[in-house]
Amino acid sequence: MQSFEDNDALNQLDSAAFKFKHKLLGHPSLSLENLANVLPELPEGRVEYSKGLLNINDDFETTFRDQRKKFSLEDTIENIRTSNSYIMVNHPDVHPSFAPIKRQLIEDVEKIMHRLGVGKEAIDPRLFLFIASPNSITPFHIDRYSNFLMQFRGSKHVSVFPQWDERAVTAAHHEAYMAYANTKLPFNDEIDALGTKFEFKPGEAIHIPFLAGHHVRNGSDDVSISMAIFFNTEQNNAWRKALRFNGVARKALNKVGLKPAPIGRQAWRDKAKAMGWDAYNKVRSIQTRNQNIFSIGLSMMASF
Ligand SMILES: O=C(O)CCC(=O)C(=O)O
Ligand SMILES: [Fe+2]
Repeated sequence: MQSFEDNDALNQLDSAAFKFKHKLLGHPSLSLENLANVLPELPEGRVEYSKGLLNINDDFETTFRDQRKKFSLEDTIENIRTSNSYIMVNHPDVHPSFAPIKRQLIEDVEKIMHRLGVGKEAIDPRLFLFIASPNSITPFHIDRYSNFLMQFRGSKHVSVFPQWDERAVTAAHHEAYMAYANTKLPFNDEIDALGTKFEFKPGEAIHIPFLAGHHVRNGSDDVSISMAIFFNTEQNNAWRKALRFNGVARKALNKVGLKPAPIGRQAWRDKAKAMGWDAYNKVRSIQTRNQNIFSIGLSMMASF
């Protein structure tokens, strides 16, 4: 592999969090100097930043929505050593200096996927950059992708939570996240105790499984630069649809005191629900009139 050091741990893709080594340390695209040149050239909306340290139980997605445009990017990069700032770049690979590194990462991801039989191609792969002041916090959140996070500069503490453990993130919260309805997750010390804690240094990478909760605290010694490759697999897409299916069913089942059976336990059931979601959407687009009847049928199926 060109970007990752191969290791048996990689076979735990989307079933457990693990740490391994990447080979991209020292890549010129990731130097703070190059980032300071490239970031201002990216199209608007790719670079999101916030000033002031975040709290571990902040709503990560709305924090960025709220803070957008309040601060100048140039000033933020210039002062990041001391300014308690946080920059997230969504899709820096639209800039030519990131295209080769992205291609190389996708090749490795696809080798792992192929080995595990979870699809041939990485679906919707995209890079993310996280550049943050010492002591910055990335609040507890989940992402709608599988993820390999790589560290380039500074140190971090990364906590990752078991993805289907309802004590960490409830099924209803997963469903709301998938529907972009509510991205605020409850968090407290009891939940925190469920996480696997990783000390993260330059040259290391961590796999964060699809939908696994996580939070990050930067070390106090230096600015932190990390890059992630986010991607989906056919299995993730089936889970995504099955969760949307359960989300619709949950509302109807609640009325009669029932709950949909959980996702992530039985592959056949998840697949059936994913197909149910496709069928639901087809009917919904043709005829909203029969939607209620269809919802009742769907809810009955969801409880099995
Ligand atoms: O490193 C960080 O600050 C955030 C990482 C993260 O949330 C991710 O890679 O999904
Ligand atoms: Fe994340």
